[in-house]
This record gives sequence, structure tokens and C-alpha cells, in this order.
Amino acid sequence: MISRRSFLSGLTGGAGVVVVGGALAACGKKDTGGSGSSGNGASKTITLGFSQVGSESGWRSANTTSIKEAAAAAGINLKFSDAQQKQENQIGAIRDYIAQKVDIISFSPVVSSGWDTVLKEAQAAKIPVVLTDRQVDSDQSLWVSLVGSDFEAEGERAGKILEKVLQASPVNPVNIAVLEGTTGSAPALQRAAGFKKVMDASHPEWKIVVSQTGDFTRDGGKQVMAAFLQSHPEANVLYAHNDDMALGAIQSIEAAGKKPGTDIKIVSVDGVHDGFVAMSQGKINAIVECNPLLGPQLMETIKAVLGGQTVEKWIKTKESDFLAADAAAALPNRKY
Ligand code: GYE
Repeated sequence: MISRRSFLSGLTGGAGVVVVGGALAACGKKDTGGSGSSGNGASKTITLGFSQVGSESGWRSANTTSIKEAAAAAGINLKFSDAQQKQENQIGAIRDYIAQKVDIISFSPVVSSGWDTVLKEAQAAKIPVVLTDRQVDSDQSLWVSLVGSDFEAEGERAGKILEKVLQASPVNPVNIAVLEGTTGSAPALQRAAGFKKVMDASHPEWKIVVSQTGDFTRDGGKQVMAAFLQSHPEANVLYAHNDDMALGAIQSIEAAGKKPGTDIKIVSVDGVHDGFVAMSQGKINAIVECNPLLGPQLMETIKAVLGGQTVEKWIKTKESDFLAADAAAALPNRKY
């Protein structure tokens, strides 16, 4: 599995799309044209093969819309497929795109490991790969760039904002239940690692009493939380790796006659519209934003790569944190 440290090692660092003129540095090859992209990226319509994770959450819907709209706006011919949270579907889609000789492939990998073979196939076909959203633990020479968030930083931000929530309304002892994202996915692994870092460094008194996957879905969060309430009635804090699982959990907490945000403090990640609504009602105490609107930066990066320019290895997303007190004021300005 990829840790942030190993992922970062060897990266060029820095945020934002920084395009430096000259030959493409990544993949160790200068010919990035695939089926005949012009090399200057201007004279021919680019065909992009994109494999999406699925449609598991509000974050994902916003991400898909952003990618489709940005491709249309950029004049890019988008071939899009939904892998329904299954790695084998993504591998199949990538192989189809290679067979179709698309100019460039992009995907958000459902899990971190197991990509080497198909990435080597793309490389052998001279089709560059730009990752978006989630990371892989493959050799970095197999992909050109990643457009997405720093999930370990998000986990740390979740720990720090929980600290603020508990300062304002303390509980003792602090018994945390965790709803994890999809097992083996970069955001689940790293949001757990970042949170643990804060616990280890500053809060040895916090205890994770139970931690299980809800697969990033609302229904998963609802069902797993119902089981947690039975097996761990002492839990008084919930850390959910995304809003949708927190929203599902809220239904189970209310069905059990407890008050979400009061009896069980809730911190989640994403910042989707429904998450903000729940936060404005005091049912979620804090949200760590993870921005899904990656389409424009992704298309910009794709054009730069096919134009033979050097791009940053990791183009990070800018994000904020929100407490329930900020929710009502922030809600009208939310874009997803
Ligand atoms: O947090 C979750 C989605 O990979 C960052 O996937 C993404 C995560 C997001 O299902 O809601």
C-alpha cells in the first residue's frame, strides 16, 4: 500500500498546473502521440479514454459531471466508462481504450494496488496515462501525472478539526467509531493514516473502539453504523471517511433514538451539498473538504502532456475545513 511518504519521494512537488516548455519528462519517452496526436496538441481533436470508479457517492457524481463538462468545454472527445467500484472493470476499460488507440488514458483507480500489468500495456502502446483523484502504488514511471487531493493531509485535518469540536463540547472518554472508505483504496488508507498520526502525536487518550468499511456509500454507512450502535454503544464520536457514509449513519443514529452531532459527534470528509445541509442542522459537527471539481485541471494537464510539455507529477487540489457554525453561511456558495 502506498504511504504518503513513499508516494511523495521522487516527486517534483508543488501545487497547481505548472507547465514548463520542452519535452515530456515522464514515462521516459518523447513520443506521446498514441494514435496520431499531432505532438503540438492543437491541430487534432484529442480522444481521451476515461475510466471512472463508479457512482458510489455525491462526491463521485460531482466529479463525473466536472469531467464531462470540462472535456466538452476543452473540445476533447471523451470516451467514458463507469467501473461500478470493480477493479476488473477498470482494467477491462483501459484495455479497450488501448485497443481503440485513444490518444491518452485517464482513470481514478478504485484501489491502490494491482495496476502494473495494464499500465505497462499502455506504456508499450505509447499511450500516456494521467491519474486523477486516487493514487496507485505502481512504479511512478508508468504514469505521467496525478491530478487529485492529498488524502493523508485530509486525515490529519479530520483529527485536528475533531480536536476543535471536542474543545467546544468535550466528551470523556473519547470513544471513536470509524466508517472507512472502500478497502484498499487510497483515500481509505490515507485518511486512516493521517487521522492516526494526529492521535499518536497529540491524543493518546482518544480510543478507536471500532472501525469498518462502509464502501463510501450511504447505504453502507447506514448498515455498518446500525451494527456499531449494537456492538459499541459506548461510541460517542464518528469519523466517517466521506459524507455519504456519515449521512447514512445519521439515519441509523436517529433510528436508535440518539442525537447525531450531540450524543455522537460526527466528523466527515468531502463537503458535498447534503453533507453541508446536515452540518447546518448540527447533525455533522465538522467537514474536511475534498474537492471533486477536477475536470478543468485534468483537461489542462492532458492538453499539456499531449503538447509535449512537462507537467507536475502531482497536481494537488486546494481545500478548506468547515465547522457546523460556518455551514449555513457557506451553503449558498457550495458548488457541488
Ligand atoms: O471522498 C468519496 C468517493 O476518491 C476522494 O471517493 C474520492 C472519494 C470520496 O466515493 O466520497
